[in-house]
Amino acid sequence: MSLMGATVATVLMPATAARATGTVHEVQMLNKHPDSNERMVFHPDIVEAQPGDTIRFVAADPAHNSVSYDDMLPEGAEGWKTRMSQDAEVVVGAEGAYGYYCQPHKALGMVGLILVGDASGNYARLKEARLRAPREKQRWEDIFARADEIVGGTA
Ligand SMILES: [Cu+2]
Repeated sequence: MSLMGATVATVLMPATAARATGTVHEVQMLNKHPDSNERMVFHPDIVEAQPGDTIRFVAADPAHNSVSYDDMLPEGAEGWKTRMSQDAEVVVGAEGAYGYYCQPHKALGMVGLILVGDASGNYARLKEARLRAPREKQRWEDIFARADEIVGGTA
Protein backbone atom coordinates (compact mmCIF):
# COMPACT_ATOMS: atom_id res chain seq x y z
CA MET A 1 0.00 0.00 0.00
CA SER A 2 1.36 3.38 -0.95
CA LEU A 3 1.50 6.00 1.75
CA MET A 4 2.10 8.77 -0.74
CA GLY A 5 -0.73 11.22 -0.84
CA ALA A 6 -3.92 11.18 1.13
CA THR A 7 -6.47 8.46 0.75
CA VAL A 8 -9.93 8.25 2.21
CA ALA A 9 -10.25 5.09 4.23
CA THR A 10 -13.32 3.20 3.11
CA VAL A 11 -14.55 -0.37 3.34
CA LEU A 12 -12.91 -1.00 -0.02
CA MET A 13 -9.63 0.59 0.96
CA PRO A 14 -8.99 0.22 4.67
CA ALA A 15 -5.83 2.02 5.69
CA THR A 16 -5.05 -0.65 8.24
CA ALA A 17 -1.32 -0.68 7.64
CA ALA A 18 -1.04 3.07 7.89
CA ARG A 19 -3.17 3.20 11.02
CA ALA A 20 -1.16 0.48 12.66
CA THR A 21 1.99 2.56 12.48
CA GLY A 22 0.57 6.05 12.75
CA THR A 23 -1.28 8.16 15.26
CA VAL A 24 -5.00 8.85 14.85
CA HIS A 25 -5.94 12.52 15.18
CA GLU A 26 -9.61 13.26 15.75
CA VAL A 27 -11.24 16.35 14.29
CA GLN A 28 -14.80 17.06 15.39
CA MET A 29 -17.23 18.55 12.88
CA LEU A 30 -19.38 20.87 14.97
CA ASN A 31 -22.21 23.40 14.67
CA LYS A 32 -20.69 25.36 17.54
CA HIS A 33 -17.21 25.59 18.98
CA PRO A 34 -17.13 24.02 22.48
CA ASP A 35 -15.28 26.97 24.03
CA SER A 36 -16.50 29.98 22.06
CA ASN A 37 -19.49 31.29 20.14
CA GLU A 38 -17.96 30.44 16.77
CA ARG A 39 -20.41 28.59 14.55
CA MET A 40 -19.62 25.79 12.08
CA VAL A 41 -16.13 24.68 13.00
CA PHE A 42 -13.64 21.87 12.67
CA HIS A 43 -12.23 21.26 16.13
CA PRO A 44 -9.32 21.45 16.40
CA ASP A 45 -8.85 23.48 13.22
CA ILE A 46 -5.08 22.86 13.13
CA VAL A 47 -3.68 19.34 13.42
CA GLU A 48 0.01 18.51 13.60
CA ALA A 49 0.67 15.03 12.23
CA GLN A 50 3.41 12.82 10.84
CA PRO A 51 3.46 11.00 7.48
CA GLY A 52 1.31 7.88 7.73
CA ASP A 53 -0.93 9.29 10.45
CA THR A 54 -4.71 9.15 10.19
CA ILE A 55 -7.04 12.12 10.47
CA ARG A 56 -10.45 10.97 11.71
CA PHE A 57 -13.24 13.42 10.92
CA VAL A 58 -15.98 12.81 13.48
CA ALA A 59 -19.54 13.73 12.52
CA ALA A 60 -20.43 14.96 16.00
CA ASP A 61 -23.08 17.17 14.41
CA PRO A 62 -24.85 16.31 11.14
CA ALA A 63 -24.62 18.03 7.73
CA HIS A 64 -20.84 18.46 7.61
CA ASN A 65 -18.08 16.87 5.56
CA SER A 66 -14.42 17.43 4.72
CA VAL A 67 -13.09 18.32 1.27
CA SER A 68 -9.49 19.18 0.45
CA TYR A 69 -8.80 22.40 -1.46
CA ASP A 70 -7.25 21.63 -4.85
CA ASP A 71 -4.65 24.35 -4.36
CA MET A 72 -3.86 23.55 -0.71
CA LEU A 73 -2.12 20.20 -0.99
CA PRO A 74 1.52 19.14 -0.93
CA GLU A 75 3.07 18.34 -4.30
CA GLY A 76 1.85 14.97 -5.53
CA ALA A 77 -0.65 14.42 -2.71
CA GLU A 78 -4.15 13.23 -3.51
CA GLY A 79 -7.16 15.15 -2.31
CA TRP A 80 -10.24 13.81 -0.56
CA LYS A 81 -13.96 14.38 -0.20
CA THR A 82 -15.78 12.63 2.63
CA ARG A 83 -19.47 11.75 2.80
CA MET A 84 -21.88 14.16 4.42
CA SER A 85 -22.79 13.48 8.06
CA GLN A 86 -20.45 10.50 8.32
CA ASP A 87 -17.27 9.75 10.19
CA ALA A 88 -14.37 9.39 7.78
CA GLU A 89 -10.65 8.77 7.90
CA VAL A 90 -7.96 10.29 5.74
CA VAL A 91 -4.41 8.99 5.79
CA VAL A 92 -1.89 11.74 5.20
CA GLY A 93 1.14 10.31 3.44
CA ALA A 94 3.07 13.20 2.00
CA GLU A 95 4.84 15.74 4.16
CA GLY A 96 3.46 19.25 3.90
CA ALA A 97 0.40 21.40 4.56
CA TYR A 98 -3.16 20.37 3.70
CA GLY A 99 -6.11 22.76 3.66
CA TYR A 100 -9.70 21.54 3.67
CA TYR A 101 -13.24 22.83 4.06
CA CYS A 102 -16.79 21.69 4.76
CA GLN A 103 -18.80 21.80 1.56
CA PRO A 104 -22.05 23.32 2.91
CA HIS A 105 -20.24 25.78 5.21
CA LYS A 106 -17.20 26.85 3.19
CA ALA A 107 -18.51 30.39 2.82
CA LEU A 108 -19.11 30.51 6.58
CA GLY A 109 -15.46 29.73 7.14
CA MET A 110 -15.68 26.10 8.19
CA VAL A 111 -12.11 25.25 7.23
CA GLY A 112 -9.11 23.48 8.68
CA LEU A 113 -5.39 22.86 8.31
CA ILE A 114 -3.28 19.72 8.67
CA LEU A 115 0.48 20.09 9.02
CA VAL A 116 2.34 16.86 8.26
CA GLY A 117 5.97 16.62 9.30
CA ASP A 118 8.00 19.59 8.07
CA ALA A 119 5.21 21.53 6.33
CA SER A 120 7.40 24.40 5.15
CA GLY A 121 7.63 23.02 1.61
CA ASN A 122 4.19 24.19 0.49
CA TYR A 123 2.86 26.12 3.50
CA ALA A 124 3.54 29.56 2.00
CA ARG A 125 1.69 28.53 -1.16
CA LEU A 126 -1.49 27.91 0.84
CA LYS A 127 -1.60 31.60 1.70
CA GLU A 128 -1.78 32.43 -1.99
CA ALA A 129 -4.91 30.36 -2.55
CA ARG A 130 -7.84 32.39 -3.80
CA LEU A 131 -10.61 32.68 -1.22
CA ARG A 132 -13.87 34.33 -2.20
CA ALA A 133 -15.99 34.50 0.93
CA PRO A 134 -15.06 37.12 3.57
CA ARG A 135 -15.65 34.77 6.50
CA GLU A 136 -13.68 32.00 4.82
CA LYS A 137 -10.81 34.45 4.31
CA GLN A 138 -11.08 35.63 7.91
CA ARG A 139 -10.90 32.12 9.36
CA TRP A 140 -7.87 31.31 7.24
CA GLU A 141 -6.10 34.47 8.43
CA ASP A 142 -6.75 33.37 11.99
CA ILE A 143 -5.49 29.84 11.28
CA PHE A 144 -2.39 31.09 9.46
CA ALA A 145 -1.57 33.44 12.34
CA ARG A 146 -1.42 30.44 14.69
CA ALA A 147 0.17 28.07 12.16
CA ASP A 148 2.99 30.54 11.39
CA GLU A 149 4.40 29.85 14.83
CA ILE A 150 4.28 26.10 14.26
CA VAL A 151 5.79 26.14 10.76
CA GLY A 152 8.41 28.70 11.55
CA GLY A 153 6.98 32.20 11.41
CA THR A 154 8.79 33.25 8.27
CA ALA A 155 6.62 31.24 5.86
CU1 LIG B 1 -20.08 22.16 7.92
